Amino acid sequence: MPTTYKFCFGPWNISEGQDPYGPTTRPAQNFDWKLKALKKHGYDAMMFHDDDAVPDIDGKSDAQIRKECKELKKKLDDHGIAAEMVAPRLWFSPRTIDGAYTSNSAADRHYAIERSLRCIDLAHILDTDLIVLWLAREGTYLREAKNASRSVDLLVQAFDKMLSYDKKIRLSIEPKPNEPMDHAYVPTIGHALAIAQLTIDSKRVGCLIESAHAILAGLDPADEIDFAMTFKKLWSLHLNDQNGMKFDQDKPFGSTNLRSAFNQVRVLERTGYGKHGEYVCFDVHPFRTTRPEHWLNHLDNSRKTFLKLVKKARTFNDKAAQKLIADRNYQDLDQMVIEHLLGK
Ligand code: XLS
Ligand code: MG
Repeated sequence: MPTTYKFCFGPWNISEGQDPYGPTTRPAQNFDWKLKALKKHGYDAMMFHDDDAVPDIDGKSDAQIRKECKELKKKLDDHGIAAEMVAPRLWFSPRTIDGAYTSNSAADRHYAIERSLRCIDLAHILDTDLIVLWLAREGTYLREAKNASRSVDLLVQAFDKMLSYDKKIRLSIEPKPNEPMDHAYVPTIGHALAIAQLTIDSKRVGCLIESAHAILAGLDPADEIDFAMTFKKLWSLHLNDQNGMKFDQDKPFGSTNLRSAFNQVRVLERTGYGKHGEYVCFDVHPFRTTRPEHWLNHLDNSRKTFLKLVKKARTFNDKAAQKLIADRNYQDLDQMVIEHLLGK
């Protein structure tokens, strides 16, 4: 049976256009506006950072956090929208300047773990068992500042605390090799899955692949997806695109390399991603030049491209391809793919 895909994005994907060299170019919209837009444009779920769900979470009491989160859950229910995941935003606070779980300060590491446990409370209320961990500042600007082996131990200790706090929660690690750090400790899916093996319950530690992050690591996103699916560990997916190894661009899916996008979709189709309820998420941002009236186009265009590529994957002439492969005629296999993508 072909997969019927479900789609989602996060409130941060309707961003205002700021970059390190200039301010916003679009007026901010509030959460209710974003939720309505998500619903109107036909998406199924929303992704949340903990402070997307409960703004200013650090300044609020446990009771207040729970109250606000329940109000959010009701809003989502009223719109028929699911929460795909919750992710602790551990890279904004003054207490995570030197990293979160791998900070050199014991007090700051404690803060990071406590905040992650609160994030699990939110996931409960929002009825998702998926915690996404983008390990933004778990790395260094200079390697002499930390010790890699100790950092792995500290990451495992933090994951173990989360896994034992809640026996049902699953952790999905989102690797990225750099930015904001010079070098991150978990740059690829191989690293994420290796660390999972050291935890008290490796079955509940998987991963999330973001196309751009794989490209930033010099890897092929389709192969990263295939690798994770081989281990049955791909529990979420951030499709987007990226022009080479520079700053994280979060371009629309297929924007830079259509063939790579096709190969990502082909692997998803072949391995059955989505058949156990996993979502296709677009972690894309509008261009800085985008006008407010075109504000959701980067998301809708990504989904449009994805669905067109699903058709391309399903109509690819596998028999003919297999013949060329058997004949080691990769020259014509290459052309066959190009002509298939170009269409009639
Ligand atoms: C940043 C990440 C981030 C995560 C969510 O590069 O892609 O947006 O997906 O924490
Ligand atoms: Mg992402």
